[in-house]
Amino acid sequence: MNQQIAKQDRVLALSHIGVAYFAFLVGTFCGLLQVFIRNDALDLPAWLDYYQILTAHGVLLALVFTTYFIFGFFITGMSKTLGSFGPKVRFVSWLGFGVMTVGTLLAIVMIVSGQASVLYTFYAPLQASGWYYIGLALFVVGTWIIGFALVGHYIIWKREHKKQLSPLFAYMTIATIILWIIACLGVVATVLFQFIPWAFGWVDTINVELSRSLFWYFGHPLVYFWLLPAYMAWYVIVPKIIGGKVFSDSLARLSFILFILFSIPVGFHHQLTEPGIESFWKFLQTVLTFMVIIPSLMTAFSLFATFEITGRQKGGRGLFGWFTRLPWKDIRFTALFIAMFFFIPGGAGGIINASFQLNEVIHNTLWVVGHFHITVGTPVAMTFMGVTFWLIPYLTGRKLTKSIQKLAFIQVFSWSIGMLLMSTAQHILGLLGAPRRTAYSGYNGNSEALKWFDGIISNHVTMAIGGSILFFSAMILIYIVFVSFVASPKAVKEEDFVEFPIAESDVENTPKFLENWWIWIAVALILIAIAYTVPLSNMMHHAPVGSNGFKTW
Ligand code: HEM
Ligand SMILES: [Cu+2]
Repeated sequence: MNQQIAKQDRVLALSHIGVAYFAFLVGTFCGLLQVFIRNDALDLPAWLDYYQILTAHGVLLALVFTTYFIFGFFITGMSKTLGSFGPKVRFVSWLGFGVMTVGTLLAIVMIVSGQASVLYTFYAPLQASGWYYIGLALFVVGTWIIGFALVGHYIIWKREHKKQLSPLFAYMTIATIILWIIACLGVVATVLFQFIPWAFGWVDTINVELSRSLFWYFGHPLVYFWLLPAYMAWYVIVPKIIGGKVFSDSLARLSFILFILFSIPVGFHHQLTEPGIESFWKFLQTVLTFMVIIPSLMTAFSLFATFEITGRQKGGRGLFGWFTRLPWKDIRFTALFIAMFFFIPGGAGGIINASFQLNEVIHNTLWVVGHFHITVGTPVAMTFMGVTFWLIPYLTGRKLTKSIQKLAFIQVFSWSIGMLLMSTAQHILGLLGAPRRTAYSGYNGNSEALKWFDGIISNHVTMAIGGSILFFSAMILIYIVFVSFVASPKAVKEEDFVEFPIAESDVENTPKFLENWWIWIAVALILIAIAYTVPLSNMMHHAPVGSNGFKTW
């Protein structure tokens, strides 16, 4: 029997998903403009500039779309696996949603009115209006409030189920929230104590190096805040869709713990080319960066183990016969499988980015843009798309019709093709030296710069073609979202209801200490202290003169 969660929880989740897709709509439109501007095929009117659009693109897609979607997914899954929210949890969740949305709107208004073209990384000494930073701060505080609501719901469940391990979905949600809260400490510190006083003119200068380091203390785990919910779908939802079980409950939980431990004390790998940080600390953080390979390979191993075991149970023979038994015609599976597949070149590129000498070659080039479009823009975003296809109908009680499923295949395939073209072009252009974040791509006819326009794949035109296909795909998705929200026929018969697929997970053999969060929080904080205390205190005590604010637009 498939049960829908309580109506009020559904409304809460749908509100988050609605905002997510509104951001997606505007954000991908900005992306379309960007590829044409870089290709010199489009000039913007005087009142709009490239960096304004690029800021909107980064904020709307990387921050707003992802975060709202993730919370919509968490709310649904927590209500499904732990039972309906009580009135308090519900109230606090709405409060968080409200604060987050006020913050988002404030930040967007500042971007649109041209007072915050500082890109989503808001590097000092670029200086936006102080209200932009207040918007960002409210946004983060809002996520914390919802996070606390979900943790509260979990604590209530734990009290009623003493000595029991929580369901895997809830466990992973709590792990992700713990990671998020620890990570945000960095961005909150720099925004509250550095950016806001400086932007409002209460102090004249800012310590640039410190602000960047605190930003990346947050910026790297931010990536894992996007990725872990995608991993949740891979670990918990995919096995159910293919008719199997979670490969190993303890392995899944352990890998999430390792992600918490190894994704925070590593921010310096974004600052390898920056002076002011001793090479020893860069080295240490790079070593810790590579540790993340352990839980990543654990994840890959256990997913393929589930695929193989299930495929063989369904009669697949020989070395790879099981592969053909997977439900390729089921978009809920295929979308997620392709998403995982993109993570292979994404992970390989990440190893390159994190390596000292290779980073020297690709730092601040279009390579990096190619990299995050095949990590966040595809494995994460496409997993969210694959989840969206059933999650919205599940929440609205509407049917997932045959024609929508067909359209969903077209959407996923066009996104893959667009991304392959765009991101391959970006990777190669980056190797040739094309900078990222620039509207000015011709460089007065410089011969090196002109080469960026005449390769086959290594070409700004290829990038624009890929970007256009992506935008086309995004519009199909918006159509699917719209239809599943309001237009598909309501499910009446039992078999028409769309399910929330959650695989069976064998908790029996899982050691209890994996759910003793205090141990893991303590270990995480110790690692962070080792990696950051000395270099951050050096930055404060031996700081050069601070910088005034600059407005380059
Ligand atoms: C229609 C789909 C998309 C297109 C055409 C597109 C295009 C682009 C282009 C051309 C740039 C580089 C601009 C430059 O460096 O000058 C860019 C940057 C970026 N994109 Fe996308 N993108 C799309 C979807 C996405 C998605 C789904 C995400 C994340 C969920 C994303 C996240 C980002 C981020 C974070 C940046 C960096 C912004 C910055 O440098 O400040 N994009 N995009
Ligand atoms: Cu990183």
